[in-house]
Amino acid sequence: MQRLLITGAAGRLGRQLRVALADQARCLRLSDIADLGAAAPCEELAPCDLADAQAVADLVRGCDAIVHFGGIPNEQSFGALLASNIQGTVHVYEAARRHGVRRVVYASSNHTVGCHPQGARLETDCARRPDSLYGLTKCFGEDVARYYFDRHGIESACLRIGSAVPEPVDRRMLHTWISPRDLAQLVRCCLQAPVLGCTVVWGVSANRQAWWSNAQAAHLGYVPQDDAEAYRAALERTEPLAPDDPAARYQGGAFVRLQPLPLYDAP
Ligand code: NAI
Ligand code: 15L
Repeated sequence: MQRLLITGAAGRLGRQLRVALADQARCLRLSDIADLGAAAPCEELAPCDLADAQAVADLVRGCDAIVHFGGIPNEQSFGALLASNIQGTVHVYEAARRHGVRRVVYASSNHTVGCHPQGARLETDCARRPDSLYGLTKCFGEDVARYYFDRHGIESACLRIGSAVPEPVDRRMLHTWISPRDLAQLVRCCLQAPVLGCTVVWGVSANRQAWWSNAQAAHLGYVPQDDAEAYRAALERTEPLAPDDPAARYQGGAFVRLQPLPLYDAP
């Protein structure tokens, strides 16, 4: 690959991918609205607000593939999510279409299915049950990916990322954790798969107690190396949640405990 674009490159996961994907293209084009630091050799810094359609079109021109991790990663007002996550993702795919980019790796989220009960075993084609406006924007993003594949032939991997942190820090993460090296491997598999189609894949490590099965995404060749089980003893020394706490009952955890926000404030 000549040029790979990473959006959200100044974020927690974007900073990891900036390092982990350095060998995937001759040049990484790194974009964010936040400060990106200094460019290393073979990096181009391209600050951009994803909500600005023209700026995103300029950003995408000349790229061979896109790792789209930019956006708001938690619950916020619908107006904020609309700009960064919904318009932002539409702008990325529309720019990909205009400039002939053939593949996108999209950071979706487990919050697309957060209203499933904990313990339910989910395949990638399970019903989506978003737990928040944030989760709803990620469902929309997955549908944008599907639409641009079916109508324009742009391949996508929608990564339903669980909890991407260096180490699991609560009991829920025994099920949802993905380690930094497994996330890096997963994104690399999505970039390198000979045929990607439009694939939904769980972004999760090889957790013994995972709620999610990647059997339907086996063609990616993703073989996670880490297992949250190694942290079980330490996590079980932490105070358990009350059994009737929504955060203990639903896969989305604390997102399901939040008071639901309105989609918009009626005038
Ligand atoms: P982060 O907040 O650290 O990084 C996201 C980046 O997107 C930030 O640097 C932010 O400045 C940028 N951004 C936000 N709005 C923008 C806009 N309008 N224009 C340009 N850039 C904008 O979040 P994190 O944790 O690195 O997440 C990255 C992606 O992965 C997000 O899309 C998030 O929803 C998704 N994800 C993350 C999970 C995790 O455990 N960290 C789990 C599931 C999904
Ligand atoms: C997400 O989608 C969020 O971006 C991240 O901050 C975590 O809350 C993660 O899911 C999770 O569910 O642990």
